[in-house]
Amino acid sequence: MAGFPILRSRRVRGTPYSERVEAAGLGGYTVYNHMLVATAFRSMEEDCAHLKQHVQLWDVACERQLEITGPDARRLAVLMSARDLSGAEPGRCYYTPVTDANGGMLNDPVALCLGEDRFWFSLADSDLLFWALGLAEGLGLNVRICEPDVSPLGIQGPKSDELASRVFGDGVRALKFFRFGYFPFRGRELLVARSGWSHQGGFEVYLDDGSLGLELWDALWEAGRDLEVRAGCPNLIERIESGLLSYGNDMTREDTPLECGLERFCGLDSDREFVGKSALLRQREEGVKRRLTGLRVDARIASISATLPCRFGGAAAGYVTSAAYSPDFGATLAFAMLDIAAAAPGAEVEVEHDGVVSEALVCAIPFEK
Ligand code: THG
Repeated sequence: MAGFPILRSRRVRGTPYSERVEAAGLGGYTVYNHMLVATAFRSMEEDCAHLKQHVQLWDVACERQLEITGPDARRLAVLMSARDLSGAEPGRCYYTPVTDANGGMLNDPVALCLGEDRFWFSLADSDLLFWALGLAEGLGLNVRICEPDVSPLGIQGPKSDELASRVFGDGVRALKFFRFGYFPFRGRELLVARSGWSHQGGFEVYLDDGSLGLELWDALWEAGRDLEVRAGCPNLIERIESGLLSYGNDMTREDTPLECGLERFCGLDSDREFVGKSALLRQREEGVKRRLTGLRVDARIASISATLPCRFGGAAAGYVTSAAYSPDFGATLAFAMLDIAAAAPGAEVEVEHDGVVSEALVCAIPFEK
């Protein structure tokens, strides 16, 4: 893989699992929430095929937790979330856009309700801690906000139930999607959720003591030998196939959840207030002028490092935000933010990439084979 080494430092943080990740055939790193995260091991294609057949351990410690505790914790969590968390129940996870006053996306975390007055926001790549601190200070809320020593480890793939149950007991099999419970490990109780950034099924262990990282990794590794467990990481191909959006790539503060197709995660129809609500209501009323769509491109596009221009009827009509060749679809799949006129499934657009122009077909997210 092309690239240059990244120097690890206090700012570019390693994780409790880095040692094992690097010993397991790491192909490359990127930085997410100021922390290292793998981009591939053997190759993106090979990793993807293995993920769909077996089970992988994902060091996703970079999904840092924004912890809010105290008497006003729920009030702040509700105010920060486009999703209505006013009735959030302990033991449940909620995927939610977080928006600014204009409805622009600031993050798209998984919120965990840990108790009546305790929440984690499992963050995508932006410094949401500062937003929470600012809101709490400005509103004089009685909360404590921190980034705790919590390092998620993903167990992803069709054999993840088998692997997780060998280490945490059969109880994990009964967990429903986006629920979590506490399961024994070496005399401790670890928070394990049925979740993860793939559609191959799996769990995330929210390890709350970094000093146990290698022990946890090793226990899962040993238990998974006959399951062909490998080190893995969020896979570009699989996540595009599955319609999972990446904050900072597919959406930024320039985009609203309505434009990104995340309306189903926005609670706009109750009296509950949250930052960005009036802007989103206005946009819903007026209709969005652009929309994130799927594209099937008639050419191979390797992973991209910047947006790629799109044209519709000869005129500029938006840009591709992510793309990868999918061996299973036999096509390059992409996400593109397109003017609403070009964003209808079935429309044909042109994509400029690698110095050429290729035809592409607009389609819905998630992709259908
Ligand atoms: N796990 C945890 N934290 C995270 C991510 C994760 N933080 C950053 C990033 N990933 C957040 N983004 C997403 C996007 C989609 C989903 C999870 C995290 C997801 N979506 C379900 C789907 O599309 O099928 C639907 C979720 C729902 O129904 O509520 O799982 O991966 N800890």
